[in-house]
Amino acid sequence: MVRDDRHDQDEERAEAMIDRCGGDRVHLVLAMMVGVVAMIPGGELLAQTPVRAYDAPLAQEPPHIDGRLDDQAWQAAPWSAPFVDIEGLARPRPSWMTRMKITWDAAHLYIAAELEEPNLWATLTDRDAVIFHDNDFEWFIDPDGDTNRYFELEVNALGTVWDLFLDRPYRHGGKADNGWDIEGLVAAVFLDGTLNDPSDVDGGWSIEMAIPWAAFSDGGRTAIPPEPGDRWRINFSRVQWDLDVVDGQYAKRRAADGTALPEHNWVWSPQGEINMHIPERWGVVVFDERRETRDERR
Ligand SMILES: [Ca+2]
Ligand SMILES: [Ca+2]
Ligand SMILES: [Ca+2]
Ligand SMILES: [Ca+2]
Repeated sequence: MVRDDRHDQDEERAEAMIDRCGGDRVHLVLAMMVGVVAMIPGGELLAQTPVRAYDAPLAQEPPHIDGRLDDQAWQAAPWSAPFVDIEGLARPRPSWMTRMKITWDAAHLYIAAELEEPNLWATLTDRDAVIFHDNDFEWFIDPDGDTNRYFELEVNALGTVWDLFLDRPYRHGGKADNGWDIEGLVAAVFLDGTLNDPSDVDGGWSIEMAIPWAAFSDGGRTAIPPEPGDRWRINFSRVQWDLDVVDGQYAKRRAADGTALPEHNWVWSPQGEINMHIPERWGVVVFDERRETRDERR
């Protein structure tokens, strides 16, 4: 019963979040998509979990990509709902807050994220390394929403990037193409604390990136850049490992048999299972022609 009570509270919280996302148009999209999700086999955990939606304002001026989110363009863009467990609202709430913002102009898609983190930690420095072996932030973008031919990027607190293209989801035989590199990508990370130093308590990290629209030209029939009002299927994920301090250094927490504990997966639009590669369950981002969408969410 305790679980049911918490579930009801989560449902109310989710509905409040959706209300803040505002707009009859978005509500209609949500109603249609929740219906679709309910028909997907194995989506039991999603039954009470809404697909997220976000209205991305048109940037008045491009943000300066330095990892700090104090630009005017970000002030005009609302924060997303806080990330939740990948399996849905019935699972325990994440230990640390994660949220994102999106804005855009004729040249770029801009993505920002803020991650609370008391233990800033990153080790990987090679482009296209398997970044989720560190703590990371990830986005997944399917411009035309056909659930095939989509894009993924992962970044760690060192700013190391893994960008890849999938012709279809892994469960349908898809293969990752790491050779997809975003030409002209500008990405920066700001650390509120000290990296790989467990002697203090860090505040977190923030991420800012500018992605030229041409990066998505292989994603299907979608207009590049989008037309105002266009909707793209996008999701965001944060991979988080439990850490211990061993000899003054961070190390992944291990079970009694020596194996590393599984990672946490905290996401914007919950997937219903531990698998980000189900594009039909990603959120909906609307490219709005207004310069500010914050008011609509209140
Ligand atoms: Ca900035
Ligand atoms: Ca596609
Ligand atoms: Ca790549
Ligand atoms: Ca530190």
